Amino acid sequence: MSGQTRRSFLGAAATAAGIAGTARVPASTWQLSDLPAELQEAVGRLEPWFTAQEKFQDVSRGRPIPHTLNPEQLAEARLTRDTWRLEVLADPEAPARLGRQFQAADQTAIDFQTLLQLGEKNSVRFAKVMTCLNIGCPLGMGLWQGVPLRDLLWMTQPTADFRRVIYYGFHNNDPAQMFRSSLPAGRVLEDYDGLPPVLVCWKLNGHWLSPQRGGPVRLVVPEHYGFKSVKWLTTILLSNEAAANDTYISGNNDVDSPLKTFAATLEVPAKAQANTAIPVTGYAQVGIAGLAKVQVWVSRAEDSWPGEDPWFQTAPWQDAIILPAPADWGGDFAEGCDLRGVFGFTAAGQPEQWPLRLCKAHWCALLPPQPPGRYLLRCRTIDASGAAQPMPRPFRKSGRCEIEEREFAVG
Ligand SMILES: Nc1nc2c(c(=O)[nH]1)N[C@H]1C(S)=C(S)[C@@H](COP(=O)(O)O)O[C@H]1N2
Ligand SMILES: [Mo]
Repeated sequence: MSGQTRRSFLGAAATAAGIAGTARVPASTWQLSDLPAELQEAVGRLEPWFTAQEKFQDVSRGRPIPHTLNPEQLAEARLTRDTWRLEVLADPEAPARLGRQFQAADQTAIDFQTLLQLGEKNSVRFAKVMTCLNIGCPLGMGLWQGVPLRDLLWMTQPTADFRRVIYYGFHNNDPAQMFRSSLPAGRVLEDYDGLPPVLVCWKLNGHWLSPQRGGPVRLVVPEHYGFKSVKWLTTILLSNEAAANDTYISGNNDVDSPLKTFAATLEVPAKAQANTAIPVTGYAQVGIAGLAKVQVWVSRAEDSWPGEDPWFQTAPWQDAIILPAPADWGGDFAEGCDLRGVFGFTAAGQPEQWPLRLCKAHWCALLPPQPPGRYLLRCRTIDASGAAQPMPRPFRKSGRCEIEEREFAVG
């Protein structure tokens, strides 16, 4: 840790009352011993920053779920690297005008080798948390590698009537099982707002994408919830459709809502010691709005709260410590895979900013000593625009972000 980062980190960590201020340190060389002693053990038990591929949680649909097929069935379904084919076509229902198509019928569909060759010219890697819009907890933090989707789209020489990209994956050849998503053409063609490109992805953490994670090839959309990142990708349509027609619309989901910022706990003692500061840890999902602060607040479990303040905006929240970038990034990276040249990282493999948008950040706090009793710990984020969770988008069907409540005992 450089002198300056050590000072700012310790300065933040040493703030009064046992609850420290926000630390925003771009160096990845901080040490556990830089933290207040009471927090070191709990922080030492934190999950790795990147999730190993086999540790991701899975919410795949399908009967059977495609990744449960045996090796012969996978090959027959064209879900192995040797057999995979990708069609890139004009949408039959609202065709964009294209100079050419890549289709199975005339053997021009794109195969895995061709995809890797495109990747040799222009492969992109970025870190992104995969989160289901309907599940409160992220499924995993990955380092995703692929080729920008637009590189494939331009190969079709589109000239007009192109407003949307629609895509889906293998679905047991049963139209009722199709899982389809879509994006505005403009989002695929351009990376605005500092976002990385939408990827046609074949590697996670430097390993081939497993069948569980949607291999051999899936889409990964940086700023969106998981449903836009279609697995077992087989088909891309260039469409003149003006609006989203995602499968996820049918579940009353707001399919235009990008990743939200929110906080949750990871470790809270089941029974804390009376009159002793209480170490707690957690993570924040850093959504499109960035992350300025994580805050915590302890109240007695029996206390009620005025109904006109459902988001506890007038509660005595106190700042937690946002941990700096880790020295060990976890993720069980493949041999030779590191963070040099990853989107948002320097050539030396250090994050350009911290925390990183569209990723997780970990936090810790020392809760003030309490007399025996039952308590509620709540945590929340303040995003980089100053909005306190669950604002600015508090609705459940645009992505989960309710303020977490953890009950614990002191005594
Ligand atoms: N083909 C296909 N892709 C899919 C799904 C699916 O059921 N079928 N589920 C989506 C949803 S709702 C989510 S949240 C993510 C989860 O990604 P993961 O299983 O890699 O964690 O995959 C998405 N891609
Ligand atoms: Mo999902």
